[in-house]
Order: sequence, then C-alpha cells, then structure tokens
Amino acid sequence: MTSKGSIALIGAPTDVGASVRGASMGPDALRVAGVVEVLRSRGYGVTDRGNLAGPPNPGQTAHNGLRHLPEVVAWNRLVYDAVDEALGRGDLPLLMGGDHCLAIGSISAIAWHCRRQGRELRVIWLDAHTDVNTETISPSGNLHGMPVACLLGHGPAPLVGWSGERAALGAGDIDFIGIRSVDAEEKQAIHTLGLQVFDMRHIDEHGMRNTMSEALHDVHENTHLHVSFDLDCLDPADAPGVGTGVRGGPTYREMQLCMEMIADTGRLGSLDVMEINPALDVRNRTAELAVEFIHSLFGASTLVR
Ligand code: B3U
Ligand code: MN
Ligand code: MN
Repeated sequence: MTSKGSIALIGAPTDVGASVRGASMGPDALRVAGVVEVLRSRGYGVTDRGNLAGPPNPGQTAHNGLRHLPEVVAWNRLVYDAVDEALGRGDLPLLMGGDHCLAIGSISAIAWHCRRQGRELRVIWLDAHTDVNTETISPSGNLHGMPVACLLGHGPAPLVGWSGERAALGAGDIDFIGIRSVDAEEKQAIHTLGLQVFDMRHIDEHGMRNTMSEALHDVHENTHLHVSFDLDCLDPADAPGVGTGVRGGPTYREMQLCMEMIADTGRLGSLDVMEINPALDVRNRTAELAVEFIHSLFGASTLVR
C-alpha cells in the first residue's frame, strides 16, 4: 500500500489533572497494544516521537478550586509545542494521554494552525463527561474535568487563550457524544453556552447512525476534524481501565460505527486518545480496545479496502 501520509505519535505520560493515579501509563499501554503496527497496516507512515518529560504528580489537594495548576500548565505547554511541531511538519498528531486536561494544549495548537491556514476546526468529544467545569463550579478541582471550558475561553487564566484568541473554540465547533455524567452547575453552563450535547438518551432514542449524521452534517472539504477520545466514553464493562468509569456507555458496535462514520468523512486531522489507566485495567483490554477503534478511525472496515 502506498503511504497515505504521516502520523506523529506523542506520548504524554501524566495524571496530574485526574482524580485517580495511573493514566500516566497510558502511552506505553497503547504501544504494547500495537498502535504503531495498526496504523502502519493502514498505509500510514508512523513516527513515534516518544514520551514528553514533564513534572511529576505532586499529589496535592486543590488550591482555590484547582489541583496541580502549575503542573497542568507545564504539561500542556509541552503538549502544545509537540503538536505544533507535528502540524508544522505536515504530520497528523496523535496524542497518547495521559489524562484529558492535556486536550487544552493539543486543541489550542490545532486551532492556531487551522486559523493560519484558513481551515475550519470541528471537534468531536467522545466522553462520558462534558469536561466543561471551571474552578468556580468544579466539585473536585481536577483539571481533567475542565478542558472544554478552557478551550471555550472560560477556565482559569493561565490555561486560557493559548490559540492566540481568548477562545480556541466557539460553542458551535464542538459536538459531544456519549455523555451521561454532568455535574449540576456544569449542566447550567452547557445551556448558557449553547453546547451541542448528544447524550446517551439521544443515542438510545435516535441510534448512533442518526446521531453521527447530525454531528457530522456540516463537515466539508475545508474542515479539520479533531477527535478527542476519552476512553471512559465506553461502557466500563468493555473498558475497565479508566479512572472515572460510568455505567451505560455506547456498545462496542455503536462505537465502531461512530469511528467508521468519522473515517468516511476523510477529514480526520488529529486525535487525542486519553484516560487509559493500566493500573485499573484487565490484561491491557482498554488499550487494546482503543487500538481497535483507532484502526476503524483510520479507515479499516470489513469490506472496503
Ligand atoms: N465532572 C467531574 C468528573 C469527571 C470529569 N471528567 C472526568 N471525571 N474524567 C469532575 O471532577 O469535574
Ligand atoms: Mn474527559
Ligand atoms: Mn470522561
């Protein structure tokens, strides 16, 4: 197969934004599960850029509604630079987390590049949670519950404005899929901001096919599609290796269809694979599942070559 383009794997081994330790081992779990081989089998050139080296997890409690803010800023700065460099080289960046706070750095760098190139950024946020808390409303102070707020221009000042504008994303630029756990004040924020949330009830009532058709309906040839995949989007029965699993996620088949429909757009430009926690997993099942979904996201399907 001729090369379709090149993918840069970026490992960000940290859990500074999470409530539970262990997501720092996610990048190696994905490597062990064969992420490089699967992408190569799809005809991509793959360079594993190795792991970023940021500060350790100090294991502190929240200060002023935020836990580990300096460490979260430092890790996101490293992620921003690595994603920026990959995009500058013309590679498709695949961020291997690490907890979901790191999406601030990756999506800010992508937004900056999209603006420079006159491309429209659309984000598909696959998660059990909406991650739109801020320091004033978060019940936990954990920054992995706040990346969307930061990207919309509403988080703590040191994590806002990285894309060169106050907001890396407008409310209409992000679609949430698989949501089933939203904090009380977060719910308020979703309505105030006017976010498009396809929760599990929507998927139950309309099916994954209609849900994804709706989410992807305005993707066009100038769209850069970014997928931010939190593995806790899946049902914990299938994906036990996550820190904050919530019962009642999409089935394996539904998630495969979701990935295939994204692949069909041909507009996938970048990917985050987040929150895999090998310390809580069973024989690396969650990383292996992630790799199967990555396979579909990059175009594997039963009958189409
Ligand atoms: N909404 C809760 C829980 C949570 C959000 N994201 C994850 N967990 N992974 C919070 O702490 O903000
Ligand atoms: Mn998340
Ligand atoms: Mn989540």
